[in-house]
Amino acid sequence: MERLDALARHSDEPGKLTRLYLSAAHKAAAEILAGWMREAGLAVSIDALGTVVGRYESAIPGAPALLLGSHIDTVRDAGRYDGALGVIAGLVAVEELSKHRETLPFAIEVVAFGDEEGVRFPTTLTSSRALAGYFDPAILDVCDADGVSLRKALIAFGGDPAAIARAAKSREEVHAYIEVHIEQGPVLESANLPVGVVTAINGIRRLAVAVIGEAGHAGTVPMRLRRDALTAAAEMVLAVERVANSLPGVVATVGRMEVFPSAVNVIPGSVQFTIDVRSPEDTQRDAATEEITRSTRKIAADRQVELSISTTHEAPATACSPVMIDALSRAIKQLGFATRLLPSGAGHDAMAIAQLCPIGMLFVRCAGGISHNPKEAISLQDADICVRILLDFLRNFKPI
Ligand code: HGY
Ligand code: MN
Ligand code: MN
Repeated sequence: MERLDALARHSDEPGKLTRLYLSAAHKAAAEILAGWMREAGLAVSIDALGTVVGRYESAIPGAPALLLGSHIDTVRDAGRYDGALGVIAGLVAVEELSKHRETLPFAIEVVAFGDEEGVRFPTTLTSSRALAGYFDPAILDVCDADGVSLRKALIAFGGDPAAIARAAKSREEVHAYIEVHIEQGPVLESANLPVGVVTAINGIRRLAVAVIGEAGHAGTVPMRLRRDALTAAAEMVLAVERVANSLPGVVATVGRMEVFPSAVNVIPGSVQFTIDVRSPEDTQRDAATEEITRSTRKIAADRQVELSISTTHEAPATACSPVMIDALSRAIKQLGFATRLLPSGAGHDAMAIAQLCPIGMLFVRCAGGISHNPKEAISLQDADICVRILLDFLRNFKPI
């Protein structure tokens, strides 16, 4: 818990926790983590995209590894457990093995990805996709809000765009990936359970929308002659909510909006906003996206504003491996707890790693199900339980 507090002190925004991909705070957190890993006896490397990898060697040198980890980037004004818990839980479990010179018939690599939230750049899962071997070089040219390209930020961080291919693991090098993560929802708390096992991760689509109207004088342009980009966007935002409410299992969110020129006495000329659509069923997510696109186009036509919509992120619904689900369930039972299977509404690096090897996720109860909020909290007891379960899982893991 102290380590999670120590990591939380590294933020890009004073007074709150915001740790963006390739930022100074990300660099500091990666270096602290690398130090803890070295002290625990792991061989540490930082890959071309800034992922910290700590390897605990097997009894058989060079053996394939079980990957344990999560992400150390955060949303804006974040909680301190989303992501970091999975990295620290993995580190503490391996530290326990290392302390007792206990080796397993496979290696363990604790990984800390740097771009799961996708807050700084209009892309996400870049580091985990690179490790899984399907990094799209085109994203090196996407820029953050200050116009800094991912390539430039990566070089400034000390990463190496030319070495990205070397960050990829082959299927033979890994057995599976296990991610411990706070639930970020209320299910475990309402079931009075410390942990749960994830069955599948909801599919996600993220859209960038631009509405172009006409800036004008707030005092002189009659209402009927306006092409107000913000009132059009506002109607579109409500359409997003209406569509999500009409389709079972679908959630949709407009989390970010920018108004231009954003002056008290100027009719907004243009607006940019994001849409995040999710569902356990990809067909439902597609239906929602189609209906949202149709509705927003109609609103744009009625209001005579221009509209552009582009997809900035896409990840299909991702099933966890039944073998991992069973193995995690067995470890939970071993510690005397009932096993609760549940889907994940939140996205995770595990979605990217699922393209490389079998994945499993262990959810940890979080207070009130609150996350993406500084009130995010877990108990010391539940943190202890999740590491004990992880250790039991590791000691009984049979490479598949
Ligand atoms: O958006 C998500 O679901 C994750 O927290 N990045
Ligand atoms: Mn997360
Ligand atoms: Mn998150």
